[in-house]
Amino acid sequence: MTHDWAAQAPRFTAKAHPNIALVKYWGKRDEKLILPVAGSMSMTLDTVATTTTVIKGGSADAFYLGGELVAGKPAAQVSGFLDLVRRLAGSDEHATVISHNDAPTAAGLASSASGFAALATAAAAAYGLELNTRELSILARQGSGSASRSVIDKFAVWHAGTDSETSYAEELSAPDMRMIICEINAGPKLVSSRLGMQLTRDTSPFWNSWASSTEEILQEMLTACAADDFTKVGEIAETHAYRMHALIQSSRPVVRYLAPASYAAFDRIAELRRQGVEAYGTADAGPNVVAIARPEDAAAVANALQEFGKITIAAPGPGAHLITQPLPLPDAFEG
Ligand code: 2P0
Repeated sequence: MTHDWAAQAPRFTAKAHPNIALVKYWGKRDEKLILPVAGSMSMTLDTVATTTTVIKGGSADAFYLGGELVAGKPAAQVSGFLDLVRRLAGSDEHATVISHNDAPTAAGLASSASGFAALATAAAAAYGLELNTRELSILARQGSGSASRSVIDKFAVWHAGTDSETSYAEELSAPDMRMIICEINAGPKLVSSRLGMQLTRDTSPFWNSWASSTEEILQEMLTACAADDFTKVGEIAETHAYRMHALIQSSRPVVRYLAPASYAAFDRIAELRRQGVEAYGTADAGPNVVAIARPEDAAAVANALQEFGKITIAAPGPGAHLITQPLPLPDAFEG
């Protein structure tokens, strides 16, 4: 079957990468607008991307991921995000969204960050919105909090802000570094970040001090970045990662993302430090461990961690951006 409208309509395509936080985002003060309880700071990766093409038209919104038509909650989230874009553009036109992730969606490599950063960028272009980087970050944030940071090149600070207009990410300069990502396979994630955050907020006795201490540590991180102090940046990042996992483990019922092998990898990183290779560890809402090191130490750190899982070395990468080559219509395209 041919679908003339889709074959002839302009296609807008964007590419975005995941990011890994050095000061973590964990918890919202506004669920609908996705306003965080505290600011955060991250590095956008130059590895694994999400590519997304948006085509306006058709009789309903449709979302294809990896060539397959997606139904249920993920499709509703994409459609809900398109509603935001339509409201800004004053449009009621539907759209087809075609997306491809280089990394498997369940690999715990922040696919919602790259996903919504790419979707925001492509959809804004498709609906004719002329957004600056700040406005694009605000838009992406409303799809997934961490997506606000994947809009930004290299290193980003996401300001908690006082309302939607002031809660956005922007670039900051930070010491050059590599992230050595160690994929520790411990089965599927049992609790999504979104639900984990809600549970922590509702049940942890440490919640209020988490929010206030994160703002404080973010200020320390910004000072360390401004001073180009890699040691301080690494030390703060590792401390904050442990704090986030301690907080999460104080939920009721308990949630624990780190696996025994994750702790072993953290121990290996500490051992490297004792041996004179300056590396620090962090981990998101899953068992994978990410080491931070100076560029010249990345190969040694990768070598030391390879026994724990598949290794990828990432450098600071570009924020979400438009590209000229659209994804093709999938075979499953229904029009
Ligand atoms: C972060 N994470 O700062 C933290 C560390 C996971 C652990 O941002 O509900 O997928 O879509 O705003 O952005 C994961 O949270 O959550 C996350 P939503 P998101 O990278």
